[in-house]
Amino acid sequence: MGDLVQFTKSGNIGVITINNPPVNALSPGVPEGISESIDQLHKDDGLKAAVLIGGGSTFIAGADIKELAKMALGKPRGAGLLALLSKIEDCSKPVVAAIHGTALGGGMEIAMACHYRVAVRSAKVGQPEVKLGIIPGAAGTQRLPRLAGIAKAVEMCSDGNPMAAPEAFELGIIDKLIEGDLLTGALAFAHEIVAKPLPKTRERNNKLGAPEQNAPIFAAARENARRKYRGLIAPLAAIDAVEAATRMPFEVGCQVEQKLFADCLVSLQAKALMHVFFAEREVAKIPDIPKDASLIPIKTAGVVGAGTMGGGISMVLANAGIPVLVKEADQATLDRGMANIQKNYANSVKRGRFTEQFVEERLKLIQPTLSLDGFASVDLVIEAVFEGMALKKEVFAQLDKICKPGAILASNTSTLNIDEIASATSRPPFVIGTHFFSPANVMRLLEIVRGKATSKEVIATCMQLSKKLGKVGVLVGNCRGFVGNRMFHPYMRESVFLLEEGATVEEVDSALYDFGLAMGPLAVGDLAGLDVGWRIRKEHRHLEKPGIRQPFAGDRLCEMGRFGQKNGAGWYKYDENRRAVPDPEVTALVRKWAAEAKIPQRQISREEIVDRCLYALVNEGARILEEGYALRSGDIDIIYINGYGFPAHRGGPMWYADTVDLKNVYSRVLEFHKLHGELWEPAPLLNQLAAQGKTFAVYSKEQRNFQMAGLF
Ligand code: T1G
Ligand code: NAD
Repeated sequence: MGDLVQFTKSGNIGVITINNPPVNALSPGVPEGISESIDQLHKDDGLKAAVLIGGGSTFIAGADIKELAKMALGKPRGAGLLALLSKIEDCSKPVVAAIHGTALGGGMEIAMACHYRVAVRSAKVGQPEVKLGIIPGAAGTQRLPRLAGIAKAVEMCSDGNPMAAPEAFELGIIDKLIEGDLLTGALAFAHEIVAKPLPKTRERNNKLGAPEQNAPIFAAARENARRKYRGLIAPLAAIDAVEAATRMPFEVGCQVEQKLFADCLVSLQAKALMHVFFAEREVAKIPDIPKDASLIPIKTAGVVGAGTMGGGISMVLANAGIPVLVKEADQATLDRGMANIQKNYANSVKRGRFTEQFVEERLKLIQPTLSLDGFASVDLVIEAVFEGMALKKEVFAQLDKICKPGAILASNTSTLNIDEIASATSRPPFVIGTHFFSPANVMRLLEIVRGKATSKEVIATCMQLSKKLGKVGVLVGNCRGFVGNRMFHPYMRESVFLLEEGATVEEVDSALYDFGLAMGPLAVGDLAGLDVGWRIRKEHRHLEKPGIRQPFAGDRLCEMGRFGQKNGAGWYKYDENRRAVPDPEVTALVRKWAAEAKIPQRQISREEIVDRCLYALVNEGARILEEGYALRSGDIDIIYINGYGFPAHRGGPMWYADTVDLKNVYSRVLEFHKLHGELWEPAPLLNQLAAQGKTFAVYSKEQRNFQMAGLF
């Protein structure tokens, strides 16, 4: 049976224990081990029943995603789990699934094929396959509706979110909640049911409903999936599979599920989403920082500046239970900052995200102040004052004097050099960038910026803290714009160039929205404020290389006082609810300006719009990767998915380029280089990988000894 599954006895009850740490995935050997255990249970006359339980901290987290990813790339599929599940269900003695941690995917499917399910209250169950671009592949879409009813089964299979054990108990997915030790409770339960007839989930048809009851449920689910999971195929396939359960006998429903599962598994979306699953976990791995690096305990924090970002960051810290002092320059601004925090929390209560009690407790953790005195005892300070080097240095010099030795001093700067900020202190090893994205309490991304001197302990602490804050922390090097904004710059630039060459605002935005981005680039510009870039460009004009084309239409709009959403007009006009309305005046103005600048006008295809904007991202991403400002192409993907609304089902910009084939990307970039000049000079790494027939993903794997830029 190998080491993965153990079969032991407790009196006349067999105990099947899965031991495949860390999450008891169904890797090769596990299904076989369970199957052999069922044979033993069957053969041993002294045994009356069995308990199936996970060793360690969890039940079974599902199929081994590494194996699935191989199958997605063409490795032949094995027999699958279906036969094992029938074997469990057809066993002449009852099998009780005992659940703690999570029963997900194939784990949930095994539990449902058992005759009974018991769970501790903290356990969670679910069919998360859609998050990987696939659907349940071992009859989950057929057994779950038989236990939970159609509405909940459709929701669970198409949203993929786990359900807490108490709710699963209410619905009938779980037969008993166990208080105290799980195995003891499960054994007692097994004794209670040994003499009872064996319920088989596949034969339970009483919750399957009638067609006229089910029709509106499926219609609403499809409508929801199309809206919420725009462009994704798996949620709709999952709904089709559950619908099959209501219309066909169990075995035929299973065949429908198998076909849909197989189609999803080979899709580009599944490959991309599996890449995202692993890339999101990989970001935490920093080659030169051991997993068990010592950490600085963060029990209290301080935030300097209670503006847009400082307010949001304070909420993020308080939400994680960390008391935070927020310092502002004057009373009126401090009051305004606190009022914004309260308003944000009130909105979260209104939208049902937090309870009133939670918010009250969090607000108590946020202490407004006008002085830095209290900062002497905090473990971490995050600075979020205006973006200006002189001011940042002044603040850091003050903090250095006041804060205790060993306290981390972090800056939320989006563009400034962390090493220069650190030079204002006597403790550069304790200075780091923590670049939150706006709104800080909502956006999941946190770029953690490593300075030349930043200590490993400080980096490890911030990476760990990002998890505690509910963020995905990605370590980046210290270059202008870091990773995300450095790439964003050419992306936005191309979107404006396209307008100046003849595309309309709606054409540019809809091409990228339809590709899957959460918003088109011009709508993003309006949201962020066109004036932000305008001011920066005015300040840095003297640094521009003469003869290089610069986008100008956005700046002209600013000169007319059109700053975007904040004052009701930018690329679009905005109504009182901040809904965007196309503005023909903008098209006319851009045409006029383009004529004055003698830019030839042409019809621009959607394909070109997508290629110009996305390959601008990719070309810059390739430079970043080669220069070592990001550790892996997957890190860049995670940044774009979590900070910039890039569709996860495309895998992120670098993964997307890999799927297009870097040879094709390179030749398109060369074309743009010929037509549009220097700005499109191909990144050397793109050139190299295209010539070698390699991908960014493979390059990242091969760079085992990579070092981050600027450190050595
Ligand atoms: N397969 C392989 N590795 C897995 C894994 C899995 N299913 N789940 C987790 N890992 C690895 C993960 O990469 C990480 O590795 C370590 O375990 C800890 O994970 C037939 C088709 C279970 C809630 O989608 O949601 O079943 O980085 O950091 O925060 O229908 O992992 O340490 O090397 O995430 O405590 C369905 C996916 C599969 C569950 C634990 N199942 N996993 O969270 O730890 S499809 C899933 C999770 C399927 C059937 C089909 C979470 C977790 P490393 P972690 P965590
Ligand atoms: P903001 O103008 O909304 O807030 C800055 C606040 O700092 C103001 O309230 C100001 O009164 C306060 N302040 C200035 N000097 C101070 C001092 N000496 N002590 C205490 N408070 C002081 O700016 P913001 O948008 O919150 O940006 C803050 C930082 O975050 C900047 O470095 C910015 O580049 C960065 N950032 C902004 C965004 C964004 O989208 N707004 C996103 C990421 C990073």
